[in-house]
Amino acid sequence: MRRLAPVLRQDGADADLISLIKTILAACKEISFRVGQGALSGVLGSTLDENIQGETQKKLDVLANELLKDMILETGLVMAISSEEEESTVAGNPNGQFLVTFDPLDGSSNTDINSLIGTIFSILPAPKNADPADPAIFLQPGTAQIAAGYVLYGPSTMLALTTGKGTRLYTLDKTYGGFLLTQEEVAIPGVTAEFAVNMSNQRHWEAPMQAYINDLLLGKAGPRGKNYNMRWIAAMVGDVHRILCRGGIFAYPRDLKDPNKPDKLRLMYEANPMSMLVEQAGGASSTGYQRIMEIQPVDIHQRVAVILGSRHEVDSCLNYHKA
Ligand code: FDP
Repeated sequence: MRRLAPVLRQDGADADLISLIKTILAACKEISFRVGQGALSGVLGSTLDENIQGETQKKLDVLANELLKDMILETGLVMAISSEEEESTVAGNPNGQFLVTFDPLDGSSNTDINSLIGTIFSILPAPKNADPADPAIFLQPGTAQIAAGYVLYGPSTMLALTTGKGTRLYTLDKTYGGFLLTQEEVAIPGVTAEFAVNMSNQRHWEAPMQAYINDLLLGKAGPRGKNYNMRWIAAMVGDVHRILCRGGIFAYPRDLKDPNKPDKLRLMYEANPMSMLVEQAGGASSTGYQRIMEIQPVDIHQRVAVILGSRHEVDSCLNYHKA
């Protein structure tokens, strides 16, 4: 089996990018270990004193954030980081050539029930001669991403990664401590009969999404002419992983329940990296009205509606939005 670095080199990644990705993954391996310890991690957390200056009582998501932040900034390769857990960006090396934005632990409500969670990350180019403390340096569309990925902490720890040359899956070999390539080229089937959406919000969705899901629920007797199955892991990282493995459509649509928060998922460190992984695997990703990766961000914590997965199913959903 092939190791990560040679595969990245073959895909044209330079030494600095490989080094940065390896550092992100080193933090993720540590997170994987903590997550694997479950309820014991609080007891065994004393060894963390060295890494995060004695803050052993932190919950896993905060701990994951500090590990990633500290290790990424220590590389000197990064001008700034932005995280779901940080109100603003954190400046790094003014000469760093990369920016990293991440969700340290996606699906954190699953932590308490020993279910799927993950770390999502996106690497952007750092603008030349910019102020590392200015959050505006991150406001680049998803099409500018140099690399995107997630590490899924499940029965095995897996990495989905793209540098723009397809989407590849790796599995953490805990005996030797590295990620090994286990699926060279992910190809999401264009057609599916599986959807993932939080149905409890159905009555609050906009009309096109209501109509689309209603037609899926009508099954064989309805306009789609086939029966659909539903899956909902409640961690985007888990639902997207299933879609990379066997297809499907995932949606977190706009929701009119709270007019101050119509969208749920974050553009910069959830929707954009997942969209790049999905598109690189032959799938599609949209808000319903616009390709997600073409959105010009206005805020580092901006939220967007997300519809992604099997290309033909996403197209069918988008047709409802055109009507
Ligand atoms: P969570 O808030 O638990 O971190 O990131 C947001 C997210 O999880 C996604 O991972 C997940 O798809 C969604 O929210 C779950 O939302 P519901 O609570 O509506 O199920």
